[in-house]
Amino acid sequence: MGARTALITGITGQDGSYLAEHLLGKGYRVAGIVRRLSSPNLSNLKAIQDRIELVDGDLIDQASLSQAVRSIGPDEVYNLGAQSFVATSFLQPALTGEITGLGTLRLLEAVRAHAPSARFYQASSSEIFGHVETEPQTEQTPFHPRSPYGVAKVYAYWATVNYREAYSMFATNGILFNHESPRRGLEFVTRKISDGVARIATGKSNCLTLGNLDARRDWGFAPDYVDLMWRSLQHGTPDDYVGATGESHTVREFVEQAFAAAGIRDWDRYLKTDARFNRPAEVFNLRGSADKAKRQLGWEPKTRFQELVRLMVEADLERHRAG
Ligand code: NAP
Ligand code: F7E
Repeated sequence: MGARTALITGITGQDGSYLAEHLLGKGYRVAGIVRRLSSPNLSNLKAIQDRIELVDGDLIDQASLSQAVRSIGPDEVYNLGAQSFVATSFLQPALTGEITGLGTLRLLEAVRAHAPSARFYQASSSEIFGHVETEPQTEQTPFHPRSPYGVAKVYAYWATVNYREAYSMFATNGILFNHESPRRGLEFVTRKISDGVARIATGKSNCLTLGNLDARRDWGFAPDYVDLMWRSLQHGTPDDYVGATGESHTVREFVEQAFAAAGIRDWDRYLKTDARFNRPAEVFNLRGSADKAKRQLGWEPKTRFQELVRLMVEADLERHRAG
């Protein structure tokens, strides 16, 4: 039997690039769907570009997805492509619904038609819980999304469950809580902080301006979470799994730890808030329980909060010191 083949949407993003590395390490043939951009955005794939196959496609375009699935013939499909920034989803709600919601349905249709026995992973999100009334959140927690992004992910979640039930497809949701890394986009709060602190430490800036400092998140390290994605497709049956650390911290705590990691004590004087970074509806507090993933898949996150903040700040410090 030859190597197993994985097809990844969102391969150029944070998770897609780590997942591609993880699967190459396991001997997979790895292919990714990339959309046409006027300036290609392959920086996360630099180290592995000659070991993966890239095919053209867009989650908005059914024909391209069908063609990509047909030509690659995957054993496993990971749908990580999305308009993934919550704040932008309020400004571009229909686009977010198209890509993040309907895009999932289009990919499921392509798989149903052209690779029906492939295993399908959907990148679901703790944003489906949104306005929570119980803690920690589990696979049983009701959904109450608070953004067009969260609403689109609820649609995608149920589309995945529906294809499992209607067509007996191996379709699984990973309900992952926030996970971060030096590859995180600069607009997300953790990376905005690690980059902002590194700029201050290297004399390139003298302030860090944020929105709601009291929001709480369950932040983990992205490479730990791509292992959960892979494990969830190796299980005997398709199912839905929460991925989380079980610990939550405020944005303010992240800021504090980040300045400490850069050796800056009087950090208060650099920190500003601006209401323009607040959201029309906020998700105030998220903390997950990954007990089911631990029990059934043997998965546990390895990297804790303090270590995550330190490694992100160090990576940005190194980048800013270099130029
Ligand atoms: P990311 O860095 O923003 O990557 C998103 C990827 O989607 C990029 O490769 C992007 O390609 C691609 N994409 C965007 N629009 C597309 C379209 N129309 N057609 C095809 N591809 C498109 O996101 P991430 O943090 O790696 O997250 C991966 C997935 O997990 C996303 O679905 C996200 O919503 C979900 N998720 C993330 C977290 C988290 O904390 N990171 C938690 C839960 C769920 P371009 O390079 O062309 O823009
Ligand atoms: O915000 C607050 C903000 O943009 C986190 C995505 O990967 O995780 C991510 O969504 C919190 C929010 O991520 C700023 O109001 C304060 O409460 O880093 P974020 P997110 O919205 O949690 C989930 C699981 C996903 O699925 C998403 O794809 O931080 N916050 N001040 C700020 N946020 C940003 N971005 N910028 C600020 O200045």
